[in-house]
Amino acid sequence: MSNPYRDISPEVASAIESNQPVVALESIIIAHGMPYPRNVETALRVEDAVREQGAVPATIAIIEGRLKLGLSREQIGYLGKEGRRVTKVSRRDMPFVVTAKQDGATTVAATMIVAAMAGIRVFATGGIGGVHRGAAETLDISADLQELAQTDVAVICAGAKSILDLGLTLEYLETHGVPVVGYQTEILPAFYCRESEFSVNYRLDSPEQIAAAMKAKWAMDLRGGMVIANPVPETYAMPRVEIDAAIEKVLSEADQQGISGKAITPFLLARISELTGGESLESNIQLVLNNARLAAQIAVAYCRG
Ligand code: PSU
Ligand code: MN
Repeated sequence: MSNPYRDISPEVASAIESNQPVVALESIIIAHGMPYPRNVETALRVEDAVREQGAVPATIAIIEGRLKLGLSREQIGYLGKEGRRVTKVSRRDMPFVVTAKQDGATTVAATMIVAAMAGIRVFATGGIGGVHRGAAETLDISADLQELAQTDVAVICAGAKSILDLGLTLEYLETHGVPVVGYQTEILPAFYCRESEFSVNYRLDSPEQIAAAMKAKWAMDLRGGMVIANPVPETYAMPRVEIDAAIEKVLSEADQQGISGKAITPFLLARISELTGGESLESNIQLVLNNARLAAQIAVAYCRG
C-alpha cells in the first residue's frame, strides 16, 4: 500500500483499510471540463452523490507533484480556479509532473492507474477517450483504451462523445478483451445522447450483476478494466442533430488549425461546450452525477459480494 509519491486522505485511507466501498473520481473534469465555478460545485455534488449511496469518494489529482487520493474542498476549489492552467496528465506524463512538483489533472488512464495502486476497483467519469476519427491515418488512439486493456478498474461512463469514431473504439476494445457493458441498455450511449448506432457487448440491469461480473473477471485473473456505459437521464439528453452539427464544425476547425497530440481532445471538448452552451453543460453535470450514483451502488455491491 505504501508509495512515496502518494497521499491518501484519512477518509479514503480508513475506507480502504476497512474494506468499505470507494469510488474513484477524476480531475480533468474539474480543471478542464467545466467553467468555474460550476466545475467546483459539480465536483462537490458528485462526491455527495457517492456518499448518499453509501460509498466514499476518492477524487484523484496531482497537487505539487503528489498523487492525491481524496481531495479537500480547498483542493477541489484550487483546481477549479486554476482551470486550464493545470496540466493534463495521462500515463505518459505522470513521472515528469511528479518530479517537477507540478499540478496535474488526471485523465481516465491516469486516474485508473492511481486508483488501482490503492486497490480501488470502481471509477466514475463522464466520457472515456477512444479512437479518433481519421485514426487510420493519424493513429490517434487515446491512452485510456490501453489502460482499460491492462488495469483492473471498472469505469462507469456515459459512453463516449461522437467526436470519436465509436465503431473503431469498440473494435479496439474488443481486440484488447475489454468488455463494454450497457447498464439497462443494449445500445452504446454517446455521452449527451442516450443512443448511438452501436450495440454494447452485454446488457446488465443491476449493480449486483455488474459487481458479480467484475468479481468473476478478476478472480479468473483476466487482467484489465471494464467499461460500464450508463446513458444520460432522458430529461437531460440533447438532440442528436444539434450535437452532430457542433461536432462536425469543431472537427473541421481542429483540422484547419492543425491541432494534434494531447491538445486535440481538450480543444474539441471546449469548442463543443462553447457552441452548445448552457444546455450541454447541464447535460454534462447530470450525466456525471448519474454515473457517480451508479458507481457507488456497484462499489457497495462489490464489497458485499
Ligand atoms: N472525453 C470526454 N470528456 C473528457 C475526456 C474525454 O467526453 O473529459 C478527457 C478524459 O480525461 C479522457 C481524456 O481521459 O480526455 C482523453 O484524452 P486523449 O484523447 O488525449 O487521450
Ligand atoms: Mn490522442
